[in-house]
Amino acid sequence: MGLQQRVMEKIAALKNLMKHDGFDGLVITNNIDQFYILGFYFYPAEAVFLLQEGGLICFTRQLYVETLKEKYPFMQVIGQDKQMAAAAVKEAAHLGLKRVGFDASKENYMAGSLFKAAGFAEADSYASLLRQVKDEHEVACLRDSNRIAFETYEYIKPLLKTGVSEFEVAAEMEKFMRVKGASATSFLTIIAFGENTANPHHETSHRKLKDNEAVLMDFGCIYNGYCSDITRSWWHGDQEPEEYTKIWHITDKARQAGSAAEKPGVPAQQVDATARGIITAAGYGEYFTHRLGHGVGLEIHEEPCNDQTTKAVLKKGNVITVEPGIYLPGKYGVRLEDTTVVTETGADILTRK
Ligand SMILES: [Mn+2]
Repeated sequence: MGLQQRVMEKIAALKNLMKHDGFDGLVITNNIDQFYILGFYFYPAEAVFLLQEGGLICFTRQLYVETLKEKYPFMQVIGQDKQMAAAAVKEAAHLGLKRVGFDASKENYMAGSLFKAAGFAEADSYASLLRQVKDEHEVACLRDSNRIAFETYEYIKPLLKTGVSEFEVAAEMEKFMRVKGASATSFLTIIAFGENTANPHHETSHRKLKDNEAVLMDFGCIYNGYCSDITRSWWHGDQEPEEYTKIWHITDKARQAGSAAEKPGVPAQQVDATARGIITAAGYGEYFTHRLGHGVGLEIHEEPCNDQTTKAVLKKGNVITVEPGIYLPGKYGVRLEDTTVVTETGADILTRK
């Protein structure tokens, strides 16, 4: 599918949601939503989209105008270095639009107030809603991104020698991902050694690796706009404590059961409950202190999330992480995370080759 067709499909899907709620116009100011629709990366506050029956109008900085006109000949591009939101309001009036929506949950106070004053109405997060279900192109991007993350793990594991610091390992991994074509990390790389592995969101530090201690790494990259997310844990040295081996295998069983529970129509809550049930039955329930996982896409944390209270029901094309963990304070912890895509019959694991 070509670029124009992909953009047209997204526009058609947005228009359906708008029409259903009685809108004949919609402003989109969030740069990630803009990337979702167009596949073009604006920094925050560099563009305002006005979507209406006649098509998509893009108000953006002058410096982008020529590039955009060439790449998107079907889109109206208006150079506007300042007050893009006000220009969109003016254009909506000029076009005689009757009811224009804006995404109340993402709008900043200034632009939101301006839209309100112009009579625009609060709309649901249509783009967020659509972004939960990935199309083939998006799944392919996520597959590439997660494959790079997996290859990074395979690359770095044999290089971990006693005396190396958490920062050194993170730097080496980030370089590897960049060379593979990643534009950035999808979040701050977590490298944890020893007792640091017992902290689920440890901040990478100058701590050096010693013989016979735990290693945990949680990281990912952004490739073609899409985020990857993977966590691996292992013991560095040949004197692995029995309890570490035990919690590693319980966590691994929970990870496998979690992705095996995924299927269209299954409540995301049930995926969490399945994996959590294994850890609880093994007596470590109180040491699994976070949700099982979250949606991933253009952002590292998206809907649907799989925790104990979510109302989400899995659909084909949802991409979610399964990341059970057991953390023994002061000692060590284990987390194993895969990023998965819900298929017609189950789930496919993306964090592999
Ligand atoms: Mn994650």
